[in-house]
Amino acid sequence: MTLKLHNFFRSSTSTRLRAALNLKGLAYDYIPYVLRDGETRTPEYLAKNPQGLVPTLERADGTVLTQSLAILEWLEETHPEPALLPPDADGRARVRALSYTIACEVHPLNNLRVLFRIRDQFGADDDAQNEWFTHWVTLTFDALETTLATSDQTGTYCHGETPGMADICLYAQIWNNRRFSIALDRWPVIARIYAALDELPAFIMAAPPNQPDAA
Ligand SMILES: N[C@@H](CCC(=O)N[C@@H](CS)C(=O)NCC(=O)O)C(=O)O
Repeated sequence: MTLKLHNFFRSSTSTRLRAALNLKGLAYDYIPYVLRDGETRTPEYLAKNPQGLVPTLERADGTVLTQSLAILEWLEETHPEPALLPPDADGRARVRALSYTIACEVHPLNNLRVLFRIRDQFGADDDAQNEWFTHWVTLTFDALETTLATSDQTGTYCHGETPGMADICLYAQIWNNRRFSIALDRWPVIARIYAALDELPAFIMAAPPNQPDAA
């Protein structure tokens, strides 16, 4: 199966998919877009993804998949090994909750179009946008740190001893945070998990600086 990943090196939702594809050993063609230049707003791209967002995963038969978490679940169902979700329902609920904490509570508030919107509608300059971004990360990472630190299900990774969906979301978000100079010192468990992930080839290969379109 030849997969095309329409994505952008700095996009954290794209990083999620790159890490998952790498973990599952799936090769893909890397199709880059520059978000700030509007390259995802062309009629050709909008025909694939009417929201004009990355990532989009395109299959050899032309079928397109959108929304990174839905694509992660699709990858999990179609290529179950290695698993990104635990075998038990309770474990899956925990990993999904950790994943959604980042994917639903941090990322959407800090997306490029949201930063542009607060700039255009409320006059938020670069400093104000940084403050906005840092606020939402801090609020949610404080809670995430507590959740991870107080559970005996947290292991080397977010859930036990194998990296999974929550780790993918966490790793990608931390790369986003780095652009806004948000250090991890405040969150020791998160910092420890990130350090462990950053030693795994699948994650290193997915990291923004290691992409062909990285500046
Ligand atoms: N919920 C979507 C979000 C996708 C998304 O917002 N992608 C960002 C890059 S991380 C994007 O394309 N942003 C362009 C924009 O904000 O205009 C997903 O998980 O796939």
